[in-house]
Amino acid sequence: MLKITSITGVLSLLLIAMMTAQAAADSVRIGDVIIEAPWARASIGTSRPAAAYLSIRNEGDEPVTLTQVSTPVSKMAEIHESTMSDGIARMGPAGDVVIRAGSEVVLKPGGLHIMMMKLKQPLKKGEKFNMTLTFKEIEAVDVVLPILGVGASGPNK
Ligand SMILES: [Cu+2]
Repeated sequence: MLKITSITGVLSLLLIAMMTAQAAADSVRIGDVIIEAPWARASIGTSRPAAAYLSIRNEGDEPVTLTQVSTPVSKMAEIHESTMSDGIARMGPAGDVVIRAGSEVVLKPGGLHIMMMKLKQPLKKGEKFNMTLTFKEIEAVDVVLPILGVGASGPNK
């Protein structure tokens, strides 16, 4: 049994509890599927598309398929894939993304990403917005994405 003998002890425990809640707030678990480290880059105005990233971990025994993404901040959102061919970076719709049993799919700059087109508002650093991920096999998942700086490469960097 843990014994707390000082105010400092109580305060540091509280602080740890708050930090844990903060860290957990960004990941969402639904059954065997965990959405982790969602984030988006700040946008330059609304005329150009913005990108968002996250990881999807499937701890279950069956594959899950991400079929659609939507967010109130843009009229259209799509899962995109970046590819390099002949030294030229291209991107386009990735279609359905299958997360095999026991595996993880990581959306990150230069790879798979969520493209938000026709932004209704600029994405400002420090703010957050919602996104709904629709899957074929499980119910839809709502995630909250913090907006990082224009040059950010991830929430932990
Ligand atoms: Cu894209």
